[in-house]
Amino acid sequence: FTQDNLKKIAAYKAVQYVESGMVLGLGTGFTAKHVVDRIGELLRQGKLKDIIGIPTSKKTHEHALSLGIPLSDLNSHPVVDLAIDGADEVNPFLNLVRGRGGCLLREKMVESACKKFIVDESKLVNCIGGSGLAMLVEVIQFCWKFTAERLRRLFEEAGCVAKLRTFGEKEEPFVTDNGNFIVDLYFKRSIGDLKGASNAILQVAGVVEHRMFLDMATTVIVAGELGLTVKNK
Ligand code: DER
Repeated sequence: FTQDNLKKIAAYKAVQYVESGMVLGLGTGFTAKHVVDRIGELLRQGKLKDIIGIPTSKKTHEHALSLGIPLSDLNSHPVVDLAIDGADEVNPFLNLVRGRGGCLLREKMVESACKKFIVDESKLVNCIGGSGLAMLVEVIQFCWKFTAERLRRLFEEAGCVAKLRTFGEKEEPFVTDNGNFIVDLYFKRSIGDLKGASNAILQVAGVVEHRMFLDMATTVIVAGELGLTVKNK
């Protein structure tokens, strides 16, 4: 199996939780793309009806629209029945790190409004942050260097380095769907208590959101070489 096959298998399994009439949070990323494709297919075949999708990024919005999936937003549909999305790290307590693509804010807004949440992923870890991934923090553009330095200082003991996310050869700042910047925090040592770290990050003025999804997922579907495992909270 390729990594993409595994994402697809998990995505199709996750879509089995979708029922006609649901308001659905539509995630972002490769796994989520398979989910959106599958929902579009089931709608076309008439096997699903009356679905309303709430996209978590401009990219997913465009993709779902191209498949004819009816879309709305949290203003009009504040109760989301189910959200399906990928993840970058999942620990044994179903705490997640997500939003590698920089769409963490809309993902968190849509997915925290859910009655139920399903994540499919093959990246189980014992310790969040253990795979050396950056901790993305969305910050407002105004004085972002000042905010990045305050974030770095919060985690000085963990050997934190804070870098502005850029793209392309010219290293232009990456701008999120919400017009903000992303600061990537890299740690040399564990940041310890995740709840504490989350609260400390969110208390810094200028910070909009971070990528830890704590106590949110209720079900994680893991696709691996040996088949599918469904973990419930
Ligand atoms: O960008 C995201 O939020 C994705 O869901 C990411 O966290 C997982 O991405 P993948 O499905 O592309 O591996």
